[in-house]
Amino acid sequence: MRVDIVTIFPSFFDVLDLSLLGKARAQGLFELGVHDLRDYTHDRHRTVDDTPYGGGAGMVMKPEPWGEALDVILADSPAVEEGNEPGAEQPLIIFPSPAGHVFTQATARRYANERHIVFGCGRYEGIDQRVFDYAATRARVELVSLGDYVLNGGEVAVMAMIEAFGRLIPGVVGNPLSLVEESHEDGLLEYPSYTKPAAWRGFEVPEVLLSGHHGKVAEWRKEQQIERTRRVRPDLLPEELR
Ligand code: 6GU
Repeated sequence: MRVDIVTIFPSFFDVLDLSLLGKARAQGLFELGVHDLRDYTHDRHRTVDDTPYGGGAGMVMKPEPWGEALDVILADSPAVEEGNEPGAEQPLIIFPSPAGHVFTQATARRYANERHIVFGCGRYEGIDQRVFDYAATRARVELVSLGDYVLNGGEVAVMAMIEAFGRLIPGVVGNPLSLVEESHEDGLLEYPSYTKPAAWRGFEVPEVLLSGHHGKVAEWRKEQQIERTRRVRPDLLPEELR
């Protein structure tokens, strides 16, 4: 998979050299391009924003640098046929936005199967609407939110999304079984985990985990998942378990 990111803070993404995704990049499973939006300006101050038409607080990101950056990034992707909508052969452009659809594990699974994803990180009060309209003529476009709170810009949201789908790209996580027993993969929160020693500071590992009885362990873990989900996230529970 290839991922391109357009941002005014390219160094935010330096950490993608590290850890799991750094290794995936070294192995060629994951290609990353980070693009400084200011490299696509032509004035001395490298201006990316301006005051909003119609008035109001804050600044709006200008369309021209976005248009040039997207044209460079999309140069090698297939053209959209006259009269057609962009399809699966075109890249997916994602604009992180608190006004978008909420990102979930299902979204992460979908993104992990894309060939080329472009993230456009907005700052200030937003991006000129025509950037989205133009992008939609070249690629599939989605506005995606992490949840119901406001971040200063899309960068941290993009890091979170890349972490979530990056580990689902085939070959990135060494043992695929470790992906299955995780919160949200089966729709429930994960069960509590324990390792040695069996007793620590007066707290003991539940007896059943020491029993060696795999059936009983599996049953206990499922109960723990349901109990924890009922307590913390009842909204996730199917009707019959509530
Ligand atoms: Cl994706 N972007 C911004 N700026 N704020 C957010 C968000 C995204 N998700 C939640 N808050």
